[in-house]
Amino acid sequence: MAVPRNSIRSFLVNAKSALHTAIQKSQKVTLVIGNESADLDSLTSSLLYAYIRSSTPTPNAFTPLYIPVTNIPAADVDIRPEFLKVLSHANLESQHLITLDDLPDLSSIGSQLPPYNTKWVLVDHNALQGALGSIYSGRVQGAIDHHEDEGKVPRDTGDEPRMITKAGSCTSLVTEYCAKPWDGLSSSAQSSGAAHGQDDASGVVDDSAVSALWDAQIAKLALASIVVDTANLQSKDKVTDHDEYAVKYLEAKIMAAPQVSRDFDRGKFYKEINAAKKDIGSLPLRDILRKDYKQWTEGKLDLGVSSVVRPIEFLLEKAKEETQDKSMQEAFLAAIEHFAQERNLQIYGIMTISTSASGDFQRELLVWSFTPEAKQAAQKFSENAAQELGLEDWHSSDGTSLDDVERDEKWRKAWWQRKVQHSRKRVAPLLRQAMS
Ligand SMILES: [Mn+2]
Repeated sequence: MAVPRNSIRSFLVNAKSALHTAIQKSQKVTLVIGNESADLDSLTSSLLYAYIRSSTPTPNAFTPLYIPVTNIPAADVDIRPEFLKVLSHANLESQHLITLDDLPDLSSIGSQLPPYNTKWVLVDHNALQGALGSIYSGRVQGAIDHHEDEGKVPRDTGDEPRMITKAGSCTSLVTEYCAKPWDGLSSSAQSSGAAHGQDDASGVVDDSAVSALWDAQIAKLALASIVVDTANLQSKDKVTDHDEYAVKYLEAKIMAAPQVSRDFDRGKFYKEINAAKKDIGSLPLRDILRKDYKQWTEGKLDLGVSSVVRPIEFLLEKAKEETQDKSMQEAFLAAIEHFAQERNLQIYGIMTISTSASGDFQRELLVWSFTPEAKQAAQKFSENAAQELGLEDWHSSDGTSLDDVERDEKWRKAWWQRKVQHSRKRVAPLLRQAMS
């Protein structure tokens, strides 16, 4: 049985209370969760998947309701200004999101929400990491993702997809997967509207108009991720047929709702969301580093990588603002070393992506290793990956280098990454390869 169709806002309110009840009463739950960097793509992939699947009957579903979980504590939503901007387009606010705060405390999570009562669908990743992974990875029964397949999701996922393939945005893959059932929902609303014979004078709510508005709201959420991830379909290295298809599909849903289509322009929409994403100037450096952060363990080594949408020089200035009594470089290095220590990392990387004065994408990469074993891995990475990533020695505009490659224990190096098509999706696997 399907969950009755509703707006994404009412859907989330119901899903959150259903999750709390299920935990209290030890009932079964199906959770749809994005990756732990919790970027826009992870957010909208989980919302779209959970919303459409819950409204579409699936004969052997573990539960009729699919609950979308954003893989961060509620407080961390605030360091993602683009979330608030995007949510506002679907009549949502941050408190509507279901976050890690809505799951039981991590120390008692296995007992209050026992694995056998759960089924997990991963979107925008294909291996459940961290504390959740150690308890629930055996309960993962579906994935839609555009990262390298880590082989952790079972081959046979029954009624759920196992769709792991290249695309600019994971939300494009989710859109494609949900397109047919979603169209079914939209057309059944249309026919029920017609059957009631409504007109403007009847005073009855027009089902098809309401349904079109709901469709347009969720379509805008999904479209936001795809345009941000593909630079509004202009980034040739990233755009795939999946993205082209999904943008067309979602735009049609937006255009079918007069209240929304009236002042909709995709180019303007992209600029608005992208500007919100880059608006990190008011965040402290530590929040900038943890805003889009991922962590992995390979053997005895822990690796963390932050992605940042402003260049290293911006981070240097930021560090200097926050620590008046040190030089810019000292302040920056002390801050990032502290960040790595807080997380017990042996290797820490920062990747930046920004636009140069002439309008080109540019990437920088900094890798810092803190133990002899990690130093070996980092050096191996720098040799193996130099060509593929187009690594060139980095220095600031006044000629300052951040390198420290002479010491026995620690090792640190910064580069320009000239092959700008390679995001963390490629750089992290290269680092992990060098660690194992
Ligand atoms: Mn993604």
